Amino acid sequence: MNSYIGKVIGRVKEKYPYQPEFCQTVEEVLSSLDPVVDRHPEYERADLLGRMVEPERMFSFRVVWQDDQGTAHTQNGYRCQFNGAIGPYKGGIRFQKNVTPSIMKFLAFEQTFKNSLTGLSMGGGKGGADFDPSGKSDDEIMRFCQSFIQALYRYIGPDTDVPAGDMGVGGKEIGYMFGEYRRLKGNFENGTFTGKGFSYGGSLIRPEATGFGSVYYLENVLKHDGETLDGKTIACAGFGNVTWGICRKAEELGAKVITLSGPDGYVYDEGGVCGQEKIDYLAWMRLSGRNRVEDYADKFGVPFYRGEKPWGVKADIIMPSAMQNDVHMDSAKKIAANKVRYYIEVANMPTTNDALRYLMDQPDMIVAPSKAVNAGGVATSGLEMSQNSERLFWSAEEVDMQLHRIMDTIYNNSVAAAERNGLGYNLVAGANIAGFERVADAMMAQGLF
Ligand code: 2IT
Repeated sequence: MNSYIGKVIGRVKEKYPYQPEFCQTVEEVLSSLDPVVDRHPEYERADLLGRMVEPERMFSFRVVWQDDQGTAHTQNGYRCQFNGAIGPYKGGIRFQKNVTPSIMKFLAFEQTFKNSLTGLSMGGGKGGADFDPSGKSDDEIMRFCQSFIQALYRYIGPDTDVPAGDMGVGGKEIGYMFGEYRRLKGNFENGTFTGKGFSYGGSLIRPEATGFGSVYYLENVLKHDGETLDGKTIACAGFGNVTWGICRKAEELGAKVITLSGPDGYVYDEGGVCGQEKIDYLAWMRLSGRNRVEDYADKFGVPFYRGEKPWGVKADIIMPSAMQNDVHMDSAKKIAANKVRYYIEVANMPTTNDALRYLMDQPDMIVAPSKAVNAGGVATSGLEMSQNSERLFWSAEEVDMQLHRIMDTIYNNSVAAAERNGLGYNLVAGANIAGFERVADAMMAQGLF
């Protein structure tokens, strides 16, 4: 390994032993950059990598909310503005009980490279709180969102930092946050948020974009093999917004999603999560706040496996689309034993580093990294920002066409970056390099800070 890269990874691990997810993502990204950093000895003198692994700033604040009985609760809120070299900070907000500074930093670091890959002008950011939305009433969620924005509103804006949704934050929460922001600012700066409702400036296709985009990316991978989606089976995880979009687009292109998962286990639907009734039911399951996938098995009479993950099933394509570190070494071994050819990450960092290396080392497996595959979500947020700044709406066809074009470009740029650096067909390293090069150029051009 390049000695400067080794030094920076070592320093991060030594400084942040209590931030395991952050250390993991730094190691994963930086260890792809050897050929580039070897070619640029000036990076070390400018401590480019050392600067790149520190957020430009990170806010940490108290968020107090009252439940429906009038009892107060205190949570921790965060916004990590990781890198603004190529555009305003941009990234989602996550409400989940396990949110920590480490999770915020890992997501914001990944977001920096992902946003760079889209080719749009967006820096990397992420935020959230250790608030568990499951089982909360609408009023409780509204009060929480209002309180969260009271703490954050000074530090965000259309040219500063543009939040969106992530796990636990969808259109409803964005609406409450924007409402509070508008009340506090006294203006209609709707470009401060993306993932809004259509009536006040949201973009068509944004709810579908992450799932649709990941299937457009997958089509490129299949095409490289002379294959198409027709007749393929896909094992997915999760049952939220992203998985919903994958199910819809996969069905449209002749494939079917055969597994879904939740914190309670997974379901196996041999006939596929297809048809309006099942698709609508997924949306209901998420909105219900129950956070269990067993409801799907009860409703449609398919098998449910309590406490298990779907990675042992036989499928043509694996798409971990639930959460970080979902696929460990034991699951990776099952996937390899099943001779799966396409391992397409969708959730942010769904694979542990050792499992990812192991899968990439399988001679007949193609591995695609989440920061490229799921970038259609934030790319469409970028399209929403463009529409807001022009005060107009694009048609669904227009947005979908742009999303499709961006996904094809991300794939092509990743392939080209790996090839240019002598790494062959390596989608993981290619995405890391292509995302890195643009941010690196911008930081070098802008002088030390
Ligand atoms: O992980 C992600 O890219 C998101 N949660 C979407 C971010 C965004 O700003 O749309």
